Amino acid sequence: MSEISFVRPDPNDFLDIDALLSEEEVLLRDTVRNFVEKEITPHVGEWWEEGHIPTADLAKAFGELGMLGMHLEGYGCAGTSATAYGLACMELEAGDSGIRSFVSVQGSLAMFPIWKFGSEEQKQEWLPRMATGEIIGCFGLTEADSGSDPASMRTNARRDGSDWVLNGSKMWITNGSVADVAIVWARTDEGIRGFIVPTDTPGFSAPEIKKKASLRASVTSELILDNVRLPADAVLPGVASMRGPLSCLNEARFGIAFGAMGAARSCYETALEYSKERVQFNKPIGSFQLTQAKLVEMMVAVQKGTLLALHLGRRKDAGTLTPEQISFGKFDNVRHALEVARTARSILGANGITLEYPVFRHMANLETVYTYEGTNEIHTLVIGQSLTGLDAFA
Ligand code: TGC
Ligand code: FAD
Repeated sequence: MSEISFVRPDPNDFLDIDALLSEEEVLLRDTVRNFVEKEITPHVGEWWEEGHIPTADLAKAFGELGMLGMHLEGYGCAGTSATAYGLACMELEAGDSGIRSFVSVQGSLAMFPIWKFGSEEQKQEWLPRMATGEIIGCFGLTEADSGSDPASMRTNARRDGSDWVLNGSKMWITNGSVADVAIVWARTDEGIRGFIVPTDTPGFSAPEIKKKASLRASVTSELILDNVRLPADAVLPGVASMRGPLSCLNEARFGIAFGAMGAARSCYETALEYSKERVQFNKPIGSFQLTQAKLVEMMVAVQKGTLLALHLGRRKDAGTLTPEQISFGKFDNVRHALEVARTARSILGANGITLEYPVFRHMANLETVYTYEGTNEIHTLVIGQSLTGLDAFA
């Protein structure tokens, strides 16, 4: 008969989830964790406060680490497992959601469509330099009047001889103003198509969106396309429907299911330490039952969410993961991460509202994560449709 172990669980890995990772996965995870601790965590509070990040330097550093398009094969990409990509997202988002966004957008939203739907020439031209971080990409799907319903987009591309001419605008585009290349989705006579748009093309501009109270360590922009003329080979040949952009979203949402648990873990660990040090009524606040109940709820949410993400990672690596299961992960992990962040903030009391601790920053960031890549409501409806076979979107 098997025995029960009486080794006290690690408060930061209560279920010993590390034991479910291979040696290679632990090594990669620890490499990213060390990078975040040395290069991101000491600075990100200031970047967030200033609303500015050193994008070019970060791109190069992530390129050197092999983290850009890391789960893609060939063309200078690292070709890791999906699980390894997810673990990297988790560590990056333990630093800041905006930093994870930077890597998600580059790999899952800008490189992936070229890798999946591009011609061999397009892949050779763009992917190796995007993998090193020499070239930064962005992904333009959302418009001011087409958010949850991107199929209603008005940005259009028409043929003019062998060229394409693009008109319209995109809104809320991560990395827009710092990108060298934009993947722009546009309506054409042949359906929704993706275009590779070098950002120095005449007629393209990308004003930055200011005054954000969330995801401040990330550049967010509008893209304006005013008669942007592109050669025939700028179009991605492999897709001409909403399946194109939605396939990219699957990749990025998968990373967010992991990433959100990184942010939640950072909040939980900060609150746990704080509760052991902060004394009120002559006792550490961690000795009060109400605080312990909060800590337990937070720890359980982080551990369950991490197990869920890992399960999705294993399914993706096995080729059995479905978009609805990705929605499950994005929906449940982000809402719980937000709850954990809010609870951590309450444990820190007044200190919880300062940027001296990472908690408020994570909490504010997670409001964006709750909304982008499919809002909480949209993922609810995707799962609801899967359960009932009935579409409740419109
Ligand atoms: P629907 O009519 O059902 O399908 C249209 C076509 O798309 C295919 N499809 C998918 N393909 C791949 N993956 C999926 N998850 C797919 N879902 C649908 C479908 O088979 C069909 O293909 P075809 O070839 O037959 O034409 O789609 P719909 O237009 O009704 O959309 C459904 C809905 C509401 C779920 C979708 O529009 C949606 O997901 N809306 C949310 C929009 C969204 O998530 N935007 C994100 C923008 S990017 C962003 O936020 C980046 S944040 C930066 C960061 O990540 O850090
Ligand atoms: P809306 O779609 O207007 O939704 C408003 C509210 O209505 C939400 O609560 C929503 O859930 C609800 N709602 C809408 N439809 C329904 C329905 N059928 N049933 C029930 N409720 C519904 N987009 C990109 O393309 N590329 C990027 O790089 C990018 N980066 C972003 C970065 C940031 C910081 C932010 C904030 C957004 C970014 N986005 C990006 C845009 C993001 O994907 C959209 O904000 C998101 O898809 C929601 O669209 P919306 O903001 O227009 O909200």
